[in-house]
Amino acid sequence: MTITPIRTQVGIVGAGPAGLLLAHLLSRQGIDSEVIEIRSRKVVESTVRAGVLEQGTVDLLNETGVGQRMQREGMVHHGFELRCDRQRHRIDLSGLTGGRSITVYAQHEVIRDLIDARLQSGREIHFEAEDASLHQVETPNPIIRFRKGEIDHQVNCDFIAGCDGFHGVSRSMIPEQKVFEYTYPFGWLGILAESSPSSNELIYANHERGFSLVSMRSATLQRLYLQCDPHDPLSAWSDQRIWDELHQRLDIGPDWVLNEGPIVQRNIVSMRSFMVEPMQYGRLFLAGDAAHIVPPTGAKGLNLAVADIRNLTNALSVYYRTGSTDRIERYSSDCLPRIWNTQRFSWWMTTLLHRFPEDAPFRRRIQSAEFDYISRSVAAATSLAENYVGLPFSERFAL
Ligand code: RFL
Ligand code: PHB
Repeated sequence: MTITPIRTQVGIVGAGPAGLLLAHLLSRQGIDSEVIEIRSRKVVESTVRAGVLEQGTVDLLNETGVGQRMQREGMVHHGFELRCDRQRHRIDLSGLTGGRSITVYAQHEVIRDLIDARLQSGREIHFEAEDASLHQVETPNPIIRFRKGEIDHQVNCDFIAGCDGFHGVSRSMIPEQKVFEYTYPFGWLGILAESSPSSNELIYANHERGFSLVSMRSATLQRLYLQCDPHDPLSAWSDQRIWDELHQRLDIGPDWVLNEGPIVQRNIVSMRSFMVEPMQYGRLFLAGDAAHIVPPTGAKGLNLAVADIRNLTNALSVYYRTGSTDRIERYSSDCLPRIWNTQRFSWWMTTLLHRFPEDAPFRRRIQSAEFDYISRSVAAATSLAENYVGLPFSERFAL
């Protein structure tokens, strides 16, 4: 058996937003990396997931030279709408947060831009890398092994970044980990429909039949979600049933119309809040979904991955510039406060908007009261808005 050794400074497992952004930011600091990804480039570039980028994420992509296409094709939103019991209330994001906004730009477009940047800089990505395994992560010389085709590879590095998402292999390498987890009793059915957006801004709707969300991808493509049973087979959701449910859950009378169109993609995802502590062990650092999952209601998962990567880039850059290990030792404890606050916000938005089967009548009254409070109180609306656009970064996240 031949093993082809590769030497680098940082070995990165996973070419999702976390892994690709880390490779990009490190290269700007002159730090070399190797990226190992189990899926093909085609699949990575076409998987439909997130859509909402916080202002801080947008600023970072622009400042580091990968924001040109996002500036052309992304849609800047200054507010969104909440619906409850056929009432509507607009959250004026920019008015409530001193001019901040969010940008609707699909996750796979961010990924395409980052892959292009990597390849244009002359560096490769090891797509379709099978059986990745991590070794001697507690030593200063950790190793990643993987197989591609018939060839076994070994990456010898100084550090490993576990950016391999929730189902990856990195997290299990942390020996004494505390796991915090909550699984919601529902999932989301997401569709892409070929029709023009039914609204200029996103609509989050609470209805007694369950939650729904109106989002978009372009002037001709809508992204829509429905709360559903996470165990439903996709076959339980015919086009007719999807549109019927959306019409009922979003109905506010004749002032607003839901645009229908051919459904070109659909999938069901389960919803969980998940957290592992600590996010590091020896020379291994977890980032993004590998360490934490938030339910998608607050649109935070990708943005949180970006926050981890800012911090990890800074910690590694300090190490390579000065030899000091202070920042890398504090990586996990520096990340956790922001992550827990985002867990709190995502859980709060999820409980505000979904139907929970077990205590439906009581919870619905509380949800209506909360909607009423947000509609009347600038303080309550501001709290929602500042979390939604993304709280400012502390100095340790500054690049
Ligand atoms: P990813 O994106 O899962 O990438 C991990 C990568 O690692 C690869 N991998 C491996 N590679 C090598 N060897 C192995 N053994 C490997 N195992 C896995 C995988 O193939 C993959 O390419 O994690 P990352 O980079 O941490 O990024 C996290 C985000 O993808 C995620 O948090 C967001 O999609 C969450 N999310 C949203 N986040 C937002 O910020 N705004 C949103 O609007 C938003 N909407 C959403 C969402 C997630 C959703 N789903 C699917 C749950 C909407 C939905 C419906
Ligand atoms: C999306 O457009 O995919 C999207 C928007 C808002 C969310 C989640 C997903 O909260």
